[in-house]
Amino acid sequence: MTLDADVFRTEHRLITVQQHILQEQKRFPGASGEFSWLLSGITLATKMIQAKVRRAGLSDILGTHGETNVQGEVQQKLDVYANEVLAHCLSVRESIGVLASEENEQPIMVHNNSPAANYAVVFDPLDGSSNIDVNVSVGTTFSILRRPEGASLDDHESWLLQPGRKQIAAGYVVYGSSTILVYSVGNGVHGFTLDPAVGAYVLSHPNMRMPEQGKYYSVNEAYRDTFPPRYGEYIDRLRHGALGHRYASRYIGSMVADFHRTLLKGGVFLYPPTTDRPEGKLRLLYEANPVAFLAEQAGGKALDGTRCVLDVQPSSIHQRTPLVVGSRVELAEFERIAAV
Ligand code: AHM
Ligand code: MG
Repeated sequence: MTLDADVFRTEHRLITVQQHILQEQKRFPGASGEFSWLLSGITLATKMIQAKVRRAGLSDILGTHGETNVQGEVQQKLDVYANEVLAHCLSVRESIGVLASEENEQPIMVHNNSPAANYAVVFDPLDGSSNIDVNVSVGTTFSILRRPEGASLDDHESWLLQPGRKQIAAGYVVYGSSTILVYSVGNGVHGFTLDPAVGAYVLSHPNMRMPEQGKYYSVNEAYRDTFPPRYGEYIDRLRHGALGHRYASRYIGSMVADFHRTLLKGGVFLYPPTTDRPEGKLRLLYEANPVAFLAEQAGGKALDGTRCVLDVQPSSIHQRTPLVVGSRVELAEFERIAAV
């Protein structure tokens, strides 16, 4: 039997995330495979997490951490599982020196005194986890920073407290109707859908661009009377057609899923300051920064209410920030009327 080379090339050409990363790492002189090995820790961990998410209603994974199931085993909440899997998969990558997670108060030092430890990875292992018990999309967000020139192995503050502009890669995975990984190393945004039949992330959305303008705004309107008034005025302008059409609203309550829709369809996602949370709810390092990086790479924009999110100098690893992220047209309008 002979192989029809043309058919093979056109119909069976799959680009896996691993192949893509190998190509992309050529942009990092001297990275020599360490970067693809690092990212493979994230792809492996997120495949393990998605496998648990898919079985969430079947296994003993629902419920509060620390409870005991009918077999007398201690139940493990899914966000704790996701955190442990990521920490495990990443801690065996010798190029990683420090990890910081939404689930851990303190950074985790994993450098083992190796001079090869050059990267910090920060992540939210399971964003939107309150949605898991009701079968709504959740996700993982991650951001990768390089060890600053001259920083010692134990100086985790200088590794982690860098503005988002210094991210060398960022991305997320949405565990939704399919599992999709979206990432950027500063050379455009690329999406890979997990093919469950072969267990590989396959390039499905090359060079993603956020539409210039969308149809939806996305915000928790229940808190509207506690937002600073300019946010309410902005939402009214979208609703009443100031940008050429009346906007509809969409709000999932998982930032990663709300952002994914905004990336694909355009529009704006907001988590403003509220009376109860004057700094906003979302975390700068591992929630706002990754989506801000992807938004800018895709032609959109992200503000903390006044400044570009990526220019904010963090002062602590769990710092919160307001977030307004989306298409150019909606963000220009926000800057015109609300960013004071
Ligand atoms: P979490 O990291 O504890 O899941 O909280 C972050 C989530 C975001 O995914 C989402 O945008 C927001 O909280 C929803 O908050 P609210 O219920 O206040 O609208
Ligand atoms: Mg979160």
